[in-house]
Amino acid sequence: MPTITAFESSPDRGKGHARDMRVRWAFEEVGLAYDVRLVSFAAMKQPAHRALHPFGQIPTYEDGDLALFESGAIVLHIAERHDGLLPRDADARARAIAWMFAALSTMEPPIVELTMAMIFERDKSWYAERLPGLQDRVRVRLGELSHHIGDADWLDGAFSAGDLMMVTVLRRLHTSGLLDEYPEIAAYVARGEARSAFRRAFDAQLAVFTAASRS
Ligand code: GTB
Repeated sequence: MPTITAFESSPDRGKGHARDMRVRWAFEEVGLAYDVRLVSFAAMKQPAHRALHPFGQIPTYEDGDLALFESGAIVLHIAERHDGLLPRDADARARAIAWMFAALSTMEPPIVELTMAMIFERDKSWYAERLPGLQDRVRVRLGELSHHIGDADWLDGAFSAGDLMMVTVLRRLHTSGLLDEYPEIAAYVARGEARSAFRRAFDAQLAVFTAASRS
């Protein structure tokens, strides 16, 4: 059974924003059982963990002789080896993978910039001046994505790993208020979150937080 790593105690308090969530969701979509090894922030920086993840982060993936890091690479690996997340048609498969990259390299950077500022820079004197610029950069991408999605359910035909990745990236905007400005995107995220595989993955990561807060 593959084993992934996740936060022993996630700073998001079980909201499913840490990047193990997308890997858990991928496992659930393809119906593959997995184990989770919880790691502390200190343990992530130790040589044993860095042997799996050079940057000392979660998630990692281990299965037999294969060890992987980077959530995108892990989700792609799962999607390539199991039915359910990538179309069989070669061109459609390539497009779904392109959407995974779009989520990670076009959408995620400005979203992370904004949400990190909202968490870590809120008390800075220059926060109020910086915030609108960060929001506008995200708005540009949300507008473009909204135009692409229109009234479609998913990014390119049936639900794929591209949608899985995009929804996990967009979810980080829940507290920003920006999703409300783009009803098509808000509905798209809600569709992703309504999938039973998403719910199982979400509940599994929430159970870690709930157990940690009881002890
Ligand atoms: N590009 C890598 C990937 O996609 O796998 C990025 C991995 C990464 O950023 N991991 C984070 C980590 O291990 C956890 S997910 N951080 C510890 C460290 O770097 O020392 C990022 C994350 C953390 C917390 C919240 N949150 O509280 O809302 C959201 C996202």
